[in-house]
Amino acid sequence: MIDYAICRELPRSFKDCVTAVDNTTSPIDISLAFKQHEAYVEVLKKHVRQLVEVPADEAHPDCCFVEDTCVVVKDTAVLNRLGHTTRQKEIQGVEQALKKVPSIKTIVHMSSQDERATVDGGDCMLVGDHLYVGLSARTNRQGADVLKKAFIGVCKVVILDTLQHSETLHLKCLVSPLNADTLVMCSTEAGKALMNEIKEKSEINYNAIEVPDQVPANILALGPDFVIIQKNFPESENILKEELVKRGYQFEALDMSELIKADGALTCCSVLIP
Ligand code: CIR
Repeated sequence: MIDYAICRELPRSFKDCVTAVDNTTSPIDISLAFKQHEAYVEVLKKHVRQLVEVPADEAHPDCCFVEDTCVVVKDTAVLNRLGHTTRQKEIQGVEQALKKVPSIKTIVHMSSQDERATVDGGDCMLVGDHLYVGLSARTNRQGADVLKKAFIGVCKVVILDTLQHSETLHLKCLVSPLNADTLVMCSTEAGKALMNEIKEKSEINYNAIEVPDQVPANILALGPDFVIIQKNFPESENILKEELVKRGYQFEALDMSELIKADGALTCCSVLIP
């Protein structure tokens, strides 16, 4: 079971979020978004020992996507300088939450290390003792270098370039970890290119569960036997269910339609601290 997790309430201003999704024909339904986020938090509560809930910040419509604000590995946390300028002050509420986690001994402020650095946590993926950092429109080389320095002696930071050549928002939109040996990936060209770079640079031959859709390639593994997956993508859902059952995992499928309209997925609504 995961020891600690951090999540953040959905603000009433959520409809003003940053998004590349065209929602003109189907705008965000705010009351449904609240219900979907609540359902997600309820599942977290069942599968995490301690959940730290950060109050919403109405001035920051994207604040519920707490994953982007920090990167935590073992006893070290880095508070990011987020890639989208409207989101950079989201870290304020999160610092207090990190201080409530007893295992975290060091908190590094990225902005104090390099004022040009930017990182979104959605571009960072911890698998075993490897932290993959995907350079993207949100995460730059200076940001990746701050992480590399902060995590010396903590984990191995591997910087990936492939994402820069795709339209994808974040690394974990294409690939997400089930466990230390197995990754779920989207079987598009961009997903395959990213997976190849991960394997090549780490020299680890991860098992891959391939799904045809991008949104369900982002799963949230809560410990060694439970996973949250996305509802409403039947082909990918069936593949995931079969592969998870085969591996002895239990799972819950959640409908996150309104968060998807904000370019959000499953990992982005929490920070897990095993
Ligand atoms: C944004 O564009 O920054 C937010 N609307 C969505 C962020 C989703 N974060 C994530 O997948 N890690």
